[in-house]
Amino acid sequence: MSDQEKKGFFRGLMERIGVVSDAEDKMVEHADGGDLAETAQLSSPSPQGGYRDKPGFFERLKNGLQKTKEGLVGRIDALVLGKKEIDADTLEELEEILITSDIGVKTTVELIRTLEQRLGRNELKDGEALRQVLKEEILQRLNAHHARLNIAAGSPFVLLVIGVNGVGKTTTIGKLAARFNAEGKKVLLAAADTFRAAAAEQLVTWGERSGVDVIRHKEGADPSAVVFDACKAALAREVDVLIVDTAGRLHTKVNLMEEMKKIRRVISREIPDAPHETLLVVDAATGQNALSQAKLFKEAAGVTGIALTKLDGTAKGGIVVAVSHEFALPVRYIGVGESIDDLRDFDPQEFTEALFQL
Ligand SMILES: Nc1nc2c(ncn2[C@@H]2O[C@H](COP(=O)(O)OP(=O)(O)O)[C@@H](O)[C@H]2O)c(=O)[nH]1
Ligand SMILES: [Mg+2]
Repeated sequence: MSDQEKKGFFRGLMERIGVVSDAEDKMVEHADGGDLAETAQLSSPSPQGGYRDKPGFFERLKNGLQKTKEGLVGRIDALVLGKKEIDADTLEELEEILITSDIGVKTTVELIRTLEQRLGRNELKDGEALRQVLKEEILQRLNAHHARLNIAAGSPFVLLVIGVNGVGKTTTIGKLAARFNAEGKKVLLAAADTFRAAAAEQLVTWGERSGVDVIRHKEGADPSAVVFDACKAALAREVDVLIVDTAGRLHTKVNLMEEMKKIRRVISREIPDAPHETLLVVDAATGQNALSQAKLFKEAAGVTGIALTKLDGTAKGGIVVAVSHEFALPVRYIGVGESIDDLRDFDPQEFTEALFQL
């Protein structure tokens, strides 16, 4: 066994018995995530618009998905690997694993039905075959609604970011701003979360890190007025991307959804065809709650894409499949940590590989 293999073997063992902690993982992330500005320079953008060519990309994704890998695929492996024959009982146990991993009832039922049919056609000879087929079926469902965000589709491209409090909107915007900026795009941010002064300040801090301007008003201001000014500024300064941060709560008694509609109206009056994307941010760790939010916001706020954050801290990563499949919405980004490199373009193939790699 080489030193590297030994390291991997012992780490795996220690993780299993709970000796290696999250805190240690976080330290590793900071050590190579580094300072934002530095990261932006070091990472050369790829044609797909991500930092995919950075060494260790896949490893970091795998680390970020570790809990879901253990909670979902780990349990599937314990059930199927080494099994010489698959029967109805196996599928029943599999069904329970899928449901309790937040893949969603609808998607789980569909997956199990497909597996039963394939079992009937003698296509599931053993545990390994079942594992492979399940992986393919999940990938197929993720691919069905997948589409990358194309920010060249508008000029300026207006990205409206919505979602309930604390899900990671501002953080996601900060990461996106730094990324677009590093790709040579001119970016402007609008601090339309006027609920707390700290919200705008948080956005300004992200803006300063990546050299991106922020349009803000004072605490308690009308969010639509901020958006109006930001649209005017985006046009006058000829920016490529305007990203609008919004509140998950409001000062006034106005319904949040009504406020979102008003913001949309202001944007589309100033910039025809905008917003080009209404990105709903949901926290993966909230599991089924994330699904309720997707339902509510999709119906009321015209969501066109999803960013799923905090996958690193949860075993509920199966929610990615449920959100995209049940709402027919593309998952644009996933957050697998707090450093800038931990916001990923969602790639179904890579995601399933990271989860299912033995
Ligand atoms: N571990 C982890 N934390 C995240 C991620 N995205 C956001 N956060 C954290 O979630 C918290 C709330 O984020 P914030 O952007 O302020 O949420 P907002 O209220 O929706 O704007 C902050 O502490 C972020 O650092 C992620 O992908 N992984
Ligand atoms: Mg915020």
